Amino acid sequence: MARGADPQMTVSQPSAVEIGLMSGRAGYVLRANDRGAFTVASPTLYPHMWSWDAGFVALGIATVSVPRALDELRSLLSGQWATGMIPHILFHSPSDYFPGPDRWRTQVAAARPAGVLTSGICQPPIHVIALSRILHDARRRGGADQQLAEEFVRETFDAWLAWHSYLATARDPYSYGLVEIHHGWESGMDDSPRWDSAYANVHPQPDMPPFVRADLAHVADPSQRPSDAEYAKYLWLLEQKVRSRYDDAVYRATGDFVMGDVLVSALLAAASDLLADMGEELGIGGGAAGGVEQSRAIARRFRTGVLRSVNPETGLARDLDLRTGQWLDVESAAGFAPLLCGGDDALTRRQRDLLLGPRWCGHSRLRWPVVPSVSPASPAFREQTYWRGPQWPVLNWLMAWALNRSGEPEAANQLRLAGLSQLIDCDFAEYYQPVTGQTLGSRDQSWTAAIALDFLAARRPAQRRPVRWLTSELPRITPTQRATHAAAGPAHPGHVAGRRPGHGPATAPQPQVHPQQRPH
Ligand code: 2M8
Repeated sequence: MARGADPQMTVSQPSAVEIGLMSGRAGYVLRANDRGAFTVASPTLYPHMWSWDAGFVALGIATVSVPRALDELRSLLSGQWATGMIPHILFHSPSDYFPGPDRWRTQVAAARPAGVLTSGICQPPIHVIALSRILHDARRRGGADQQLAEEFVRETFDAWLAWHSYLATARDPYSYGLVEIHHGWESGMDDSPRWDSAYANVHPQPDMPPFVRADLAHVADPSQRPSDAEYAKYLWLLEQKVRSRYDDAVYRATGDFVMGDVLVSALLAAASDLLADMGEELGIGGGAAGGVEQSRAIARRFRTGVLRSVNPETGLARDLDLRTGQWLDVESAAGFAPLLCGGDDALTRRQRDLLLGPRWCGHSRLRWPVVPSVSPASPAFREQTYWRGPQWPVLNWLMAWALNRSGEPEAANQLRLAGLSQLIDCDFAEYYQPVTGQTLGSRDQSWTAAIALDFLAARRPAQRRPVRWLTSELPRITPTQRATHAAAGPAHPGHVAGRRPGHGPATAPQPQVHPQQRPH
């Protein structure tokens, strides 16, 4: 237990029945979202392959099938640009998603890939973190899985290095050690208050082509999504990228949004170290000018950049407005970037305590002690608006992963168990209302199901166990079934041991009924 953390926040292990139900349904969701060689981010709202979603999806699938997980990453790499950039969306087939290929008009860019339509911006570099976890598991299993995973690393090492090098050069031309992003979408946290000051300077011009949003048709309540005014700004930046012909230097000189993203930078540092580790282990990219040394240098530069961004008073890392030179003090989960890339043990301990303490996961209003996207104690916190406060299972996974890596397995396990408790209704929502626990956004979101599988497989850290796909849909868990399971055994993730009054109900979450819920 971390110092300063609330000892009453301990959550218990899921029961065997719950493990079976959850892993079965999570597997079913990923199967249903599987389109052959790639997985759609969600069946309705996001009917394409998203870049960082694919990384999380691959590590979830790997708990079941290493070859299929590797195919997911291989498929993503088919969209890589000649610059090394991995685009944020691969449009494998037509759909009603907006903005689609017609809006992105990537044909203006010489560097676009042949054979697949893509967007023209990128997302956080989570992929090598996923790959290293897949390799680790494949090695533990041995045999064909190990051989396939090692071959895949050999085959793709240069492609990952090119991706990281693109971020380290085209997106950090002055070697600040912070990756420059050109759109809030590149951070993965679209409407986070991290970007409010930047968006205040984005002014859509009248010559922007008109648009009709498609996303609102897929959510129960528009307030869960960014507003129309925000959306117009997103599309204006997209337009600016097209007009710069996707040339980063031209956009830097003419575009409205140029921000140093501390979370992307920390992920780049962590992923670069892992790539170097894999290269060393497999004897790839050797020599002074080789890929291993290049990766180490990228890791060092961006780790330094992240640590330099920390506000000594708050202990949180900050994004940098590269136009004004101003550090942005916003209490978002990105402030924990140093946990991901390490490099300062005292700061790691401070951030661990902060994360588990009353301003964050231990906040008295939270339904589950899971990482919120914005601190509930911050004036910017909004309970149900997208990246302005709700809990995103992938963020919780990242922080648990980081804590484990920093030698904090107990703290990591707390996040894991709380995360599983949150997902126990098996809706696998896109994100969660942090105060009520209500599911928000899209249902059957692939990366959420993937996180459940990974968290379940990690229940015996020394011996991660494979889970099995379900071949047919499971009945939704009803309150009656839940009561029966709860009565059958004391270990229940819905039960938060010794919850104090006012910290949310001590009983299991009830399944939510939403107008758009699919019939089962
Ligand atoms: C959300 O972003 C897309 C745009 O890329 C959208 O709102 O339409 C974000 O949550 C992003 O992080 C995520 O990768 C994507 C698909 O899940 O959805």
